Amino acid sequence: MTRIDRITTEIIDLPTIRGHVLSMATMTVQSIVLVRIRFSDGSEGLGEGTSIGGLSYGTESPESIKAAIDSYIAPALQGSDGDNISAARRLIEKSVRGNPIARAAVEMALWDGLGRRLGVSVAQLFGGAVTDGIELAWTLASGNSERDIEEAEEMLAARRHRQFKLKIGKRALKDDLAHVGRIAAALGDRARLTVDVNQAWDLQTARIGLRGLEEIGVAMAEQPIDGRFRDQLKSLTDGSSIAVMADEALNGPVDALRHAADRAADAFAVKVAQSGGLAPAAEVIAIAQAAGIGLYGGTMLESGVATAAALQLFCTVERWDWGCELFGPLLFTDEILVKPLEVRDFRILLPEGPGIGVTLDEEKAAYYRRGRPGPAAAGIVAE
Ligand code: MUC
Ligand code: MG
Repeated sequence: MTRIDRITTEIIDLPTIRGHVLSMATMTVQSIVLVRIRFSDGSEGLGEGTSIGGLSYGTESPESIKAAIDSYIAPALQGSDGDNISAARRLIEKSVRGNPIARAAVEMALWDGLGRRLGVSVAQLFGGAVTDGIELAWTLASGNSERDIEEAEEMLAARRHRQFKLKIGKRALKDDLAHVGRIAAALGDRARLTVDVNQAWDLQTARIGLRGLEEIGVAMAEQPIDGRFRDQLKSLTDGSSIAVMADEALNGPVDALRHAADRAADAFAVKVAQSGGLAPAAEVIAIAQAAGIGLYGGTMLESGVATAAALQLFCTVERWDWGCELFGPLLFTDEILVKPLEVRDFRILLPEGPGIGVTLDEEKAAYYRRGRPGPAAAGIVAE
């Protein structure tokens, strides 16, 4: 038996290439929690737990993710069988309720460790990859229409992205619609546009907003209203000709089943972190597929570690109706992987190699580690 010897965590603060303006927060730094598991045979597994905008997006912060792992998950798993991920998941679930991102980060490191020990990829552990990459969307969220248009033109010219998600909901509806309209007019048929409201609208605003977005030619609207109001989301889905996607509403298979049973959304943003891990995310995918709900590979704006892990799972699925948004590493000024994930011809490619298929650049990780002396870390966030 390969025992779990030691689980350690660290917060890494990565500056973003520009302010990322969301309805609830503007991000200039992304704080990720790296998890390392050391096993009794000397092997290691790497995982990541990341949220967005401190506590403004969801109920977990980088600090709470780290604390949940250090104080509760690590002691619960200490000495247990590292090869039995089902049993480890049960141990975690018994000691920690909620906290899906913390649970996902540790589960990810377990899959990575198992894959490395067996010499196979995590995709292989989930049945095998059926594609080598997925269409990759980019989020335009500078807060300025002209700058967003310039950014989109650069991405199109570089053949990096041709699907753009616009973050709206912070401004008055008419200003948001004018912003979306300007970008749609500039890009025309060369790009597919979606919006993400991050729960900012009430039902009435959402009804009017979706009609306005439809007139502009937007293809899909993500989480227009509070994720707790499934019945309201359903009424918007039923009444709208553009697709409505659930994101914050989905915290694993139970939420997915309820939304699928009610047909409350046309599409699911599948997020490994929000689902509580790769295995429960696979269940969310299965529920969507069984219900005929469209799939979109979501992100928590993670580094290459969690991005690679998500790719491992997502590439076991052939059809991603709305592509994916696994662009997190491209939003940061620096890369913490030895070899960055590859993006080519509008697709992000599945890395090769055992486990999640990537190697951490230890020097970079140390440079951005919170609490370490050094110019970058000192200038970003104080612990
Ligand atoms: C979200 O709400 O989907 C994903 C992409 C992005 O720009 O923000 C995130 C969060
Ligand atoms: Mg979203």
